[in-house]
This record gives sequence, C-alpha cells and structure tokens, in this order.
Amino acid sequence: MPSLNTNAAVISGSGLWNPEHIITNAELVAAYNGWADKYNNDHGADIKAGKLEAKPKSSIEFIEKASGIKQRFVYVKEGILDIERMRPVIPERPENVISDQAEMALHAARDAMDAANKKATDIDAVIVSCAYTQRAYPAIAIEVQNALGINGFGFDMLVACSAATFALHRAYEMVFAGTARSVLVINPELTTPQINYCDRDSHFIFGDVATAMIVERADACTAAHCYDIISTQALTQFSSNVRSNVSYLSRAHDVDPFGADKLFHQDGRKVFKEVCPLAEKHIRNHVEAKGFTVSQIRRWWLHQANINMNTLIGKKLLGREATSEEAPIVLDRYANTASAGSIIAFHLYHQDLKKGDLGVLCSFGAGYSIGSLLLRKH
Ligand code: CO8
Repeated sequence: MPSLNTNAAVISGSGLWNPEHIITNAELVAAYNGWADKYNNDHGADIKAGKLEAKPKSSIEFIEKASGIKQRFVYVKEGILDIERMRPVIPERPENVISDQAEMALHAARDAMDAANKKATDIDAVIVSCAYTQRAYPAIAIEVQNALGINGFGFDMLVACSAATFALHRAYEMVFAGTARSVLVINPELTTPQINYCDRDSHFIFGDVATAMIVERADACTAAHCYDIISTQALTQFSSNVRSNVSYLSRAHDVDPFGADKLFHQDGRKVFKEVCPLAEKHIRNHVEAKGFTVSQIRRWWLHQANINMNTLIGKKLLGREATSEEAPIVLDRYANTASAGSIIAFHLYHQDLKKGDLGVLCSFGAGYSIGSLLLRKH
C-alpha cells in the first residue's frame, strides 16, 4: 500500500441496479386480500367463537396515502403473490456459484466504478453494507472483491437503514487515514425474503435494489461528477420499535426460525413520531456545526421510508415544504429499500448540481440510527 498524506476524500461515482420484476400496489393488495379471505374462511368457527381475530383487508388507497409507495422492484416475483405461499421462491445456489447478494452487488459496483473511472487495481477495499447478509461467512464483500479482482481487503457490516451511510463514513475514514486509496461501498438490499406478506401493516413497505459508491482520495479523482465529503455525523439510540429477531440462535432456542417476530416488524406510528424530530435535530446540528445554515443546502438526499416523514422533516428544517427538486423522492418507484434509499436519490439526482453546491445525504430508521454526510460539488 503506498504511503498517503492527503486527507481529502470525495465521492466520485455511484451505481444502481434494480431487478427486472415489479409488483404494483394493486397486485400486492389483491394477493394479501385473497390470503386474508382464505384465512378468515378457514378459521371461520374460531373467529366466530372469539378465539381468533379476523384478518383485516389491505387497501391500495391506504398504502399510497400513508407511505407514498406505488410499486416496488423484487428480486424474484414468483411466490410472493401466491396465497398458498406468500414469500418469494429463491432456489439455494450451490457453493461454487456466486451468491445472490454478491451478484446483485456486482451490478451496482460495476456501475459505480464506471462512473468514477476506476479499475479494480485502483481500489483497496470493499465494504458490503446492508440490512441483512444472506450468510454469516465468508463475507459477501470478499466474494465481490474476488469476482472483481480487487487486491486489499473486504468486510460486511449491518446497520439496517443506516448501513449505507455508516459504511460511507468508514470509507471516508479509511481514505482520510491513508489505509486505502479508494473504497468500494456496496448495498445489496435483498429485503423481500424478510417481509411478512401476511401482515397488512408492513406487507407493502419494502423492495429490492443494489446501490454502490466509490470513495477515494480527491487528488486521484478523474470523474465527471465528484463530491467533497466535508464531514460525516452519526447517531444511534436503542429502540425495539423496528426489529427482526432472525437469528442463528433459533436452533438452540428451540423456536420457529420463521415465526412472525423473526421477520421485519415495527410500530410504524412510534417510529414516525420518534425518528422525525431526531433526524431534523441531527441534520440541523451537523450542518450548523460546520458553519453553514440549512437554507444553504441545495439538495437533500434523504432516507426513503415514507413520503410523509420526508415532507415533515423538510418542513421542520426549512420552515416550508421542500420542493421535489430540493429533496427528491424515489420511494414511489422503489419503495423502502432499507439503507439504499438515500443512495438511489443521490444516484438519480446529483449531476445537475454546480461546483460549490452543498448537499446532505442522510439515512434514518432502525436502531434507531441516523447517518449523514455533508457534501459539496467539487
Ligand atoms: N391497508 C389498509 N389499512 C391499513 C393498512 C393497510 N395495508 N395497514 C394499516 N392499516 C390501518 C391500521 O390498522 C390503522 O387502523 P386503525 O386506525 O383502525 O387502528 C390505520 O390504517 C392507520 O394505521 P397507522 O397509524 O399504522 O398508519 P400510518 O399513517 O402510521 O402509516 C406506516 C403506517 C406507513 C407504517 C407509517 O407509520 C410509517 O411509515 N412509519 C415510519 C416507519 C419507518 O420509517 N420505519 C422504518 C423502516 S425501517 C427501515 O427503513 C429499514 C429496516 C431494515 C430493512 C428491513 C427489510 C425487510
């Protein structure tokens, strides 16, 4: 590794890959309601006797109004809409075949490397960071590193909604410290296997996608669009209001490894109420600590969990509603993609900024966790 003496780090490229399959709200609601009807019919006697609660119906109007989501990309569509199954069919691959998440990651990684004009030999580290990895080891990052022919090292990290921003923080610190010239950060968010498609409150929330970014030394950057990382800021505060108990311990606990509590579940109302003020305060503190005001921020690449959350945070920050140009929304097309949402927003809406324009990239959600980066077009 060469000895490095610069501390300026930039984001020099981003990448995005989405699966080819889409599920609309109408398709999802029809499947859920079909399943609920069957459940209520099959358990009619117990429901009548008060031993079981009837399953309530979902609605397209509710989903769109409560979340802003209109459709989601899914890695595999087969099985999700089958009322006898209600989960995707993803055949297990043999150990000598690339894993699903590494394959998703590679698509986004190549896109980001192209945007940054970087070859495998320019990169010293790979971080795969997302809400779940499909196995404990070997790291998905090392599999991707191997597939791309990158020297150096790779590791996986999990921080739910803030996996992408927290990984960018680590990449920034590695470049800053001189332990890597260039870091490839990838977020293969394969969320659909963890969704309870029989839960009306959460069946519509998530989609699958992969995003990637290159963080490198400013003096090595040759990209057309490059962003100085002015600073990073992170906050975590423990909460079980968004939780998944999926665990290798289930085998020892003698519990159902696929029980409802092992899948994504949340108290969405509480998350909304508690996270919005936390995120607003965090972002304002971050911007002002660096001597700027929020009115100087040209673009907000915010976490994409719920449109009403983003509208409220925008209003709290600016004292008015942010325009779609200032704070772009992608969750209507992509749904909540765990940590990838703010990276998708950046990827699709960054090229129009002018030299010197400021932007904030910020995630907020499970943990709770909030991660922000203050960026300036180079
Ligand atoms: N159709 C019709 N009615 C419904 C439905 C539905 N599908 N779902 C709920 N309702 C009903 C409720 O039962 C309730 O009825 P009642 O008033 O009779 O009790 C009524 O509608 C209103 O329900 P809510 O108060 O729950 O509705 P909200 O307006 O709060 O909207 C949301 C629900 C959309 C869940 C909203 O609260 C929200 O988005 N909150 C924020 C959630 C959030 O940001 N969570 C963080 C997500 S975590 C993350 O981003 C990454 C985690 C890791 C990835 C995991 C991958 C699997």
